[in-house]
Amino acid sequence: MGRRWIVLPLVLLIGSSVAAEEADNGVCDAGAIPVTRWESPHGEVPLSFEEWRAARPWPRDFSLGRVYHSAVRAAPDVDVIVNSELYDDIEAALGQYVAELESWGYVVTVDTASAAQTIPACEELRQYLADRHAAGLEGVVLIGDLPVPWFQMIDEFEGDDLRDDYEEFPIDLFYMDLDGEWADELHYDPQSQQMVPGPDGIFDTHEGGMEPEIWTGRMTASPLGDEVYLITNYLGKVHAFRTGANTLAERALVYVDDDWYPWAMQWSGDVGLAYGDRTNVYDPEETTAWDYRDRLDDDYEWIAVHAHSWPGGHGFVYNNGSSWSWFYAYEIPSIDPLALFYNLFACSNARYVEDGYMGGEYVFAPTRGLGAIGSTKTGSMLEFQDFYGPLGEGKEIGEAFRAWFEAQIKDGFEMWEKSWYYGMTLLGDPTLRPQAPAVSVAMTPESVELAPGETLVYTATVVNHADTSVTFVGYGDVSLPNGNPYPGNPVLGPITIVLGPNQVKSRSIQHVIPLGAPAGTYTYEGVAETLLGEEIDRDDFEFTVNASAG
Ligand SMILES: [Ca+2]
Ligand SMILES: [Ca+2]
Ligand SMILES: [Ca+2]
Ligand SMILES: [Ca+2]
Repeated sequence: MGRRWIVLPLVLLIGSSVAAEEADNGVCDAGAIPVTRWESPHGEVPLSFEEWRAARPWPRDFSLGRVYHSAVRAAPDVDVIVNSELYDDIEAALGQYVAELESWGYVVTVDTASAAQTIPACEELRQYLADRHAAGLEGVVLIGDLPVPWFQMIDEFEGDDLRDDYEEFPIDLFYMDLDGEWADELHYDPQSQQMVPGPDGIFDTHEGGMEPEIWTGRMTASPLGDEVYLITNYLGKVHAFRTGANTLAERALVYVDDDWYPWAMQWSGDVGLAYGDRTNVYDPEETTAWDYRDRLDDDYEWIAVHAHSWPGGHGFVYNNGSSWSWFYAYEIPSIDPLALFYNLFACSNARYVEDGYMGGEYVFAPTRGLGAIGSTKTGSMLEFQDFYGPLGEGKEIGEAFRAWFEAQIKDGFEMWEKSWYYGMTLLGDPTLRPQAPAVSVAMTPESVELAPGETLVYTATVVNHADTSVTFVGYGDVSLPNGNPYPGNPVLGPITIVLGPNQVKSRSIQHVIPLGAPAGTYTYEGVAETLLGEEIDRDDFEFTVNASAG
């Protein structure tokens, strides 16, 4: 049928994003800039929803089962959902992963689920997450094959009402936005090239509160080879990262091919919110596949690569843009890049339904890879400051990604933004913190509904993320329902704490609620400071004091 693989009409689009910084109305001055169209080196086209579903014997029925829940604590934080057939084969590595999350202060639930690929299965899993979110769920880790929600749309990149192309693609925002309205009411009619009434198993409608409430990250390895080996090996790399054995130089490579040359320094500045030390490569004749390949053993914690792409690789132009050079996904396992995290400004590079998809090859590389931001469709991240800002503050990569998505949607979600962003996904463990503070603080209350005279109990956890021992000061402050500080602050400490290299310390702390405490919602803050009084990290939780017992 000769459908072309459409990669990044980006040049045009960036015009729209720059204009959007002022007005966010999708207006752009695109007239002078040609739309880039490209065909992959061997004529590949994207896998369609029907081809994908027919390619493997997915189970018919969806089932979901609780395997594990952290003892004692209240507010659940993280749900780990594992393909039920994969679970037994990765149990040992998964057990270590969960134990480490708990030691870092997360409350963890583990569920198994089948990979039924139907709208009802996706809706059931999402409803489960929504129910859990109402009880405090902050994020979900998806391991192995699970119901994949797909979305379909006719792109509208330019904001000038000119039609772009039809695309269907996996959409992880479906599991992040838990109170918006998603529906399958339409399908694509190739004759008229329009969306027409009638469902087809692919979501096409998204309305209401579209912002994401939780973060997600996925470990999807079945399209890459031996899934059990790849996920077990990946969880081993996560363990090594958390214990200081898988670390690289604290610096970033920002690699920008010709079409985005004018934005290279601006985008490098955005990466600078998280990485002060950067190498910028953007000379059009220098940016080629062989140059990029050569840099993959240069020791960067973070790589931001901006290139035309398809799931099987990146294309870099040279000779004044007249020649293409290719870097293929299948090269990655043998190169085994010396890099941990990637931001793939690279069309469809994270399209995790395609065999050998490149984002997966980066993340599941033998020794190092840990995470990648990318897209399952044409488009990628823009407005990078909304991502690198939270990342640089030490947030989890999943939370930085969620915060970025929220920022793009909450001021209006224009068609050009949907076209750019709907495919965005996070590959790998969303709980990793590339820019973790030297010491992190986490507090987990047992119960947050209390009466005067009852006892507030919480677990405080402090983690030293450094390879050397650290001495710092910790204390706790409470704010009253009217927002004023409690006159008896600090209610805990200040105490001087010493932690050895990568040491984790947890302690249960109790406070009796005074009989005269006014009813309402209080905030409890835990703070870690240097001996000079500079803040290192803080965490907080809210608790409610009822008017009377019971
Ligand atoms: Ca929402
Ligand atoms: Ca549909
Ligand atoms: Ca180039
Ligand atoms: Ca917006």
